[in-house]
Amino acid sequence: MFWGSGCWFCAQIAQSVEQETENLCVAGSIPALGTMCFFLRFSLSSFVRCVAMSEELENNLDHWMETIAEASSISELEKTKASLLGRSGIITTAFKELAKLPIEEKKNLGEKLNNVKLAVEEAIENRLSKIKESIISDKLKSETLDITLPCISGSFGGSHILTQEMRKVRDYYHSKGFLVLDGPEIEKDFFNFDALNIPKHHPARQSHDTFYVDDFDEMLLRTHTTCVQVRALMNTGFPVRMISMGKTYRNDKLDATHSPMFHQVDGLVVDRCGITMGHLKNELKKFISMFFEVDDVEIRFRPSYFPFTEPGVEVDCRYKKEGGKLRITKDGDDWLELGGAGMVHPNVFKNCGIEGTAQGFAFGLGLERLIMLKTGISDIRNIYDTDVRWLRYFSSLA
Ligand code: FA5
Repeated sequence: MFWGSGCWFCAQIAQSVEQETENLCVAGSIPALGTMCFFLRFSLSSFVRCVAMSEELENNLDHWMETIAEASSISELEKTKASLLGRSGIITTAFKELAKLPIEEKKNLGEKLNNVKLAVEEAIENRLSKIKESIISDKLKSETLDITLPCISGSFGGSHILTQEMRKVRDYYHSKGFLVLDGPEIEKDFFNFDALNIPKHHPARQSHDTFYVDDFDEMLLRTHTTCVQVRALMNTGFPVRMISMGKTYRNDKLDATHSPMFHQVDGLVVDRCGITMGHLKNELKKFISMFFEVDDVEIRFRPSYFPFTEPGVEVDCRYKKEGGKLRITKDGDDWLELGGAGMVHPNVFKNCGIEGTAQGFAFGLGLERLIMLKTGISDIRNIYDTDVRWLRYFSSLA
């Protein structure tokens, strides 16, 4: 492809020298002369061919350089490289011819050929790095990120309302220096009942409608988070200030206000002495104020019975109905039940192995019921249903 008409002359010389040496060989009858002529013929023809090639290479160098410089892609450049430096490329062929020459000619022509080869190789290298650079800069241009464009809004999901409220309660008590403790949902009846002053045949045990674990009489799904209080009393030193939160289970029929699985938050404050019902009331008032995000909270205690408290109370909160929604306010004309509370029964301290005096209060509230009051949800089942519109509405990212 690169052999132009410029090589015609050299080729002619090569051919005539070949013819000459052939005639000489045929004419000579002495074998020694024939041999000599063969070598002479070979050397001359090779030499002439090589000179021709070398000149051709030098003459065509500019043309190749142009072709290399014009290669617009890596594959185009590879093709040009193969035609010059490949196995049967022009420059490689010239080197093969050079190898056939005697040492002296090899030296002279070899240098020329080498220079051509080096120049071609360098040009190819330079072009290759230029092509690569332009590929990268084209890519950078086409992949430019416009940070001023409006973002693609997608649905990334959000926290469930129960998770949001539980986080809020946990953070609130953390900030007050309370321990936030967790316990197992599959619990021993000792922690769920016995230690809490509810022995085997106590009637209160029936009211909890418990799910027992098959083949393990003493194991059950905890019916309240109060069992974590027992573990705390047995394991932490005095004073104890803790809450526990999580899932609880009762064999209750699912309806608008009951679920067989629901969440509770339990609180316990115990010291050697000096803890009163006044502290309990104050604590619950502050908690309700934080949870419902209102300042004017009024609560009342109604006497109640819990085997693990003495005295025990139901906690009510004053509210008002406005536009079909409940609003916690001191001006309310009705009372709303929030959960149970009381002073810790002395038997509980005894069952937990606490010696000496101890005094404290405890409370336990149903989280779903609190959320229903806060949001105006009238059916507890909505909280567990997977209605995406509902979930989105109450999600933190809605
Ligand atoms: C108890 O569970 C006591 N452990 C609370 C307590 C702790 C009292 C410490 C005193 C001292 P009770 O059974 O009343 O209490 O349940 C507490 C709250 O859980 C109820 O007020 C109610 O809000 C909620 N609750 C009870 N059963 C269900 C249910 N099936 N579905 C939804 N919420 C429920």
